[in-house]
Amino acid sequence: MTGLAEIAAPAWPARKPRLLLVDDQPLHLQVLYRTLSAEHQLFMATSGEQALKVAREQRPDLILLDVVMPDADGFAVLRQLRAQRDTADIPVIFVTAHSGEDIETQCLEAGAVDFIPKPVNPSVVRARVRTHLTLKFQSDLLRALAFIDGLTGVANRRQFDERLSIEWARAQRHGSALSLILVDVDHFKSYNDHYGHQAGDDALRRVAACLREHVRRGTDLVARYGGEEFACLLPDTTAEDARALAQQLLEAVRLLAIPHHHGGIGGVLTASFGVATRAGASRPGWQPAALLGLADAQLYEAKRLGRARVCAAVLGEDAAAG
Ligand code: GH3
Ligand code: MG
Repeated sequence: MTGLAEIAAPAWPARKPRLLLVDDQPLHLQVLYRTLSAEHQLFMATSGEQALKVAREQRPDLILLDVVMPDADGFAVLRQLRAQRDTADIPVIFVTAHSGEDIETQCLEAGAVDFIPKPVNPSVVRARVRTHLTLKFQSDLLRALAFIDGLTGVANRRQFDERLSIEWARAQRHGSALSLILVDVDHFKSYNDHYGHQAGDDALRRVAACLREHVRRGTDLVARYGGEEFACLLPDTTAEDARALAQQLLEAVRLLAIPHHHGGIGGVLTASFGVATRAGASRPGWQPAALLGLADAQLYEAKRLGRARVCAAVLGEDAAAG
């Protein structure tokens, strides 16, 4: 029979799960430490305030929280964890010497995922921790999948839209540059028509992997924008650098040497690139849509000029095709 652990196995990360243990009594912490240290990376806190600080800094996967503590009780700590975006989704198991249905109900109603009575039984603690980590990793995986394109494994449109508005706001705040490259595969309809949809899918996967390989900065994002169209979002990237990168991508896609003898340019699959940059200071009324619109217009221009090329422009300046 397949158990939950087997079904969820792919969701478990390669690293050790990270647990935060919170108890004002060092002796209780020691017991939990001995119980859990072999299979987990442990962080410890002896007060509510310290627990909130460590939770924010270390982002544990799960918190074991003592209910009764002198400074802030477990309920208050849980409320504050939930109130902050960074810690709102971390599951919390309450651990307490007060037993009985009332306290148990109170803990669960407060938003804890489980309740473990003290003195703790090590195998019960390990089993419950494992169950709740499994659920946590499964929900992390589902959330991540909701932002990934199923065919190519790069970010999907939803993630792109979110990141574009975040990066736009950041560029606005700091007066920094933000560039966007839209990439559209050339003559892809005829590629599909001649080589088949399956080969078309493979080609899209290879193009996506190629873009990801060359768009490397931690803050950059490669996304599938639509059918055979991709977007590369490049924070803190000047017009000059974005154009140079687009030029590299153009060559890299060509060098994949995916044969396209039915309308392809030079017998291989190519792509066209539209680059738009928001340089420095913002202007009133500017919206992320303006950057997208400009990149799209540049892409259209690249297609019109014969495809397999880069056209670039800076928001608010005259278009400069290349
Ligand atoms: P252009 O050079 O002007 O971009 O021409 P094109 O043929 O690439 O553009 P068009 O918009 O006419 O055709 C896009 C093609 O991309 C048609 C569509 O079937 C194909 N396509 C879109 N999404 C996918 C996909 O997920 N897999 C495959 N295999 N093909 C796709
Ligand atoms: Mg196309």
